[in-house]
Amino acid sequence: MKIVSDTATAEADSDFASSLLAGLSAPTKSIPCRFFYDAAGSALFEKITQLPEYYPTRTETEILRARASQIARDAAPGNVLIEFGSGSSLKTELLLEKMHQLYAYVPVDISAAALSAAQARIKSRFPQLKVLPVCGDFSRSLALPATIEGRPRLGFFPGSTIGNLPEAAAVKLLANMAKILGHGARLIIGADLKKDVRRLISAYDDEAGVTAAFNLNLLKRANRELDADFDVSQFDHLATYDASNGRIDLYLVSQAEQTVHVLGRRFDFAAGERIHTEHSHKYDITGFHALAARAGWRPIETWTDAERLFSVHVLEVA
Ligand code: SAH
Ligand code: AVI
Repeated sequence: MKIVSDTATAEADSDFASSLLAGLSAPTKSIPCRFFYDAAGSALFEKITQLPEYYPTRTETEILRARASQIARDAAPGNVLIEFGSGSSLKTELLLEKMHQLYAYVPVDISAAALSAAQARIKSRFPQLKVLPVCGDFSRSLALPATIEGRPRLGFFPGSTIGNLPEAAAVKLLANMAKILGHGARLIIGADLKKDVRRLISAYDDEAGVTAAFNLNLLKRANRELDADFDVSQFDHLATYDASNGRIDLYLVSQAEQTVHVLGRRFDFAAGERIHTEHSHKYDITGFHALAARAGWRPIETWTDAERLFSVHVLEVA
């Protein structure tokens, strides 16, 4: 089933073009992390989720597996389950197995490739379920399907994707989700926890180099889509931990002085110069509750694993 219109694809291309040109023109170069997720990037992210070093996916999955029946009680018959940054929708299956009378499942993702693969799998596993995918940027205004208008909603935002936004943007997004889901609605949200720095760094700089390939894919994507001439072999992947802000930062580091062209514009790099590509914030429970409260959410339940690596929260619109 076609889920992206040509207009949406053209908008996505121009968003990448204008964001990349702006990000490379700034005194400190950066590329927003939402551009990781073209088809190749989404496939690389799925490989990351299987890595021994990348504990978040398997840990959150185990928490959700243990709590799925409890979570399903928040989905009354006729509810709509709206998932933000749904990706493969693999974790969602754990909830859908227990939610029997949903009106519809609405996965929202910027990656058309991830959405259509997930939609096909969910439709074949749950043939009775209405699946209404929305391809778009959840931090902008989203056109949700008209058929869910007025229906009670339950939100799902797993993966600690909230951590990829700077704090002010995270509060804005959570507040917008409260508006979309409606008064009294609940949101099930995953948040990665602070921990030993070596453990964090190895999760973002794995032995097999999959996270490096995921990061470098941004440059390959620019070459594919924006007539850029990045020599990808001249950039290194770097993951650092910023303890004062409680976050992993990913960078692409220029190995040498070099010049790159994007859409006919010239960009000079010094040896060692960095392009910032991702923040991945890590929380403690009280810090996460405080963030949610600033966006109008009240914590109802919080679950973690035995090692306290990851947290899953049930929030309610206050
Ligand atoms: N929820 C899945 C996937 C997490 S990866 C899991 O828990 O494993 C993050 C997902 O969010 C990707 O599928 C990516 O395409 C999507 N995403 C990232 N930024 C986005 C944005 N601004 N708007 C919509 N989707 C976004
Ligand atoms: C999607 N997001 C929560 C991942 C993370 O852990 O911040 C993206 C990622 N980046 C590198 N590895 C995984």
